[in-house]
Amino acid sequence: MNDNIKTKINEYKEAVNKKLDEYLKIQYPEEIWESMRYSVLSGGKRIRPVMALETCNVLSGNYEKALPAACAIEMLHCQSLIHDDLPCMDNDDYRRGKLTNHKVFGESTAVLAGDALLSFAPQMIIQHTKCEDSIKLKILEEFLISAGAEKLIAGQVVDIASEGKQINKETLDFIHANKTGALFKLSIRTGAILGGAGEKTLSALTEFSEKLGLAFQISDDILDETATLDTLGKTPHKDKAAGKVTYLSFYGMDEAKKRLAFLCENACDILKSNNIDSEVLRQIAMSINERVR
Ligand code: GRG
Repeated sequence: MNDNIKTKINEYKEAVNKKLDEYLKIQYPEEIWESMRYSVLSGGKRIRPVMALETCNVLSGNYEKALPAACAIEMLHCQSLIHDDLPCMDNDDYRRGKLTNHKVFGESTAVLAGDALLSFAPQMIIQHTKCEDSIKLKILEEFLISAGAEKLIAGQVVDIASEGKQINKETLDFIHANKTGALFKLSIRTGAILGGAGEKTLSALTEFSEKLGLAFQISDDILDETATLDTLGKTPHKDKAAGKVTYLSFYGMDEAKKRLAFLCENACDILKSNNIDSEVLRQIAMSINERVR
């Protein structure tokens, strides 16, 4: 990734971190806000909010308009991580190189912190997004659908139900399109809608986000197998231990890497053939491929 793009991405990340810190100010009862802040302000690549801000910026020349929604998406992502790490789900002690929320605050507070983030996030969109009401309603609808039983939760339910079973490719695709893909799609579409995208651009960006979401999951599956606790920030080799079918176990390492590279190239082609002139999105796509090389 070249230096100009790194600087631009850092500018987005700093804007997101500053706003998240501002939104999540400590109130009474302090413990719940501390627990929410612990997970949200604990690092993370911020790839989802960065994509939302860049998409809005490339279409409208302004990213500030998308900041509340970008922060809301990051809060939703953090909520899903807190709950995913619980003993009743994926049961992990580490996330982003730190102890997981329930290890620090206890299970009941961790459950409540996730719940609180889930409702605080759309509250931030409503209270802080400066746009026409019809647009606000549209991005809120997309946010709520993505967070719910039709998307994120559906992916998680089928993922849990599939542990230790031999699932087919359709089920594997369903899990990942919903568990990981839904928030990639939400991020790009939210930025696009706030940036005033027309139908054709919105549909091209949606297709771009689908390729990217799947590519990211393949890279995540590969890293679960090849990375260490230090580089991954969470416990590695969990998929195999849980008897999960992943892109890696389904296709093998070579084919999984080939598919990953193909998806990322494909995603870049979509940008090019639709004249979406975003070097940031292009380089994010390339960097997803490079994560595992
Ligand atoms: C929405 C109510 C509600 C529940 C959520 C727990 C759950 C249901 C879903 C789990 C979703 C999940 C954990 C998917 C994994 C997605 C994924 C690849 C996470 C890692 O993302 P990174 O690498 O993480 O972007 P950082 O730490 O960089 O933000």
